[in-house]
Amino acid sequence: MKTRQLILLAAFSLITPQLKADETKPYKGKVHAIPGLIEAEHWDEGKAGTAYHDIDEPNRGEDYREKTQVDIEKRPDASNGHGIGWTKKGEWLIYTVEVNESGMYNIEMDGKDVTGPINVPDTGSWKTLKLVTHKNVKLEKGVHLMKVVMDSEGGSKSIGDIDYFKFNKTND
Ligand SMILES: [Ca+2]
Ligand SMILES: [Ca+2]
Repeated sequence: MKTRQLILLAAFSLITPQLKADETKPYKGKVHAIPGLIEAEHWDEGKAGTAYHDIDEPNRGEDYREKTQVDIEKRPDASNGHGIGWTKKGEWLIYTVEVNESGMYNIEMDGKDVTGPINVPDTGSWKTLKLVTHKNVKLEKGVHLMKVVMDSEGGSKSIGDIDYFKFNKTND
């Protein structure tokens, strides 16, 4: 079991990486649609260093999918019952996404993490997930690789637990 403790400010960013599309495969062959909800635990299939980077070899959590170094957390309060935990500075995950409509989006993160970069507030407990919204991100229609990067650690020496990423198109 990991130590439960408070998380302080942390951040990560969401960018389109310079990767070839054939280096990773969408999880179970399903491209994530935007607008839509992307489960954090459904990053692309592929090798360490291409589909993800994780600083320690074991999966410290659940065997939810193929053998991986990424630390998958099982938690009943999370969407799909799972999320990503034990996050460390420098780690990243790739998601193949398809933006179905160009425009401005609000990105919601259920967990202690965000996009941006943006600072995340202390939710008070590892057992508490909070919705964090990052507004007005411009996205172009088409297939993209989304890279979630763990930028900096908070006082807990982690980034936070991530449940999902939700993309809502703004109404303007
Ligand atoms: Ca690991
Ligand atoms: Ca989830």
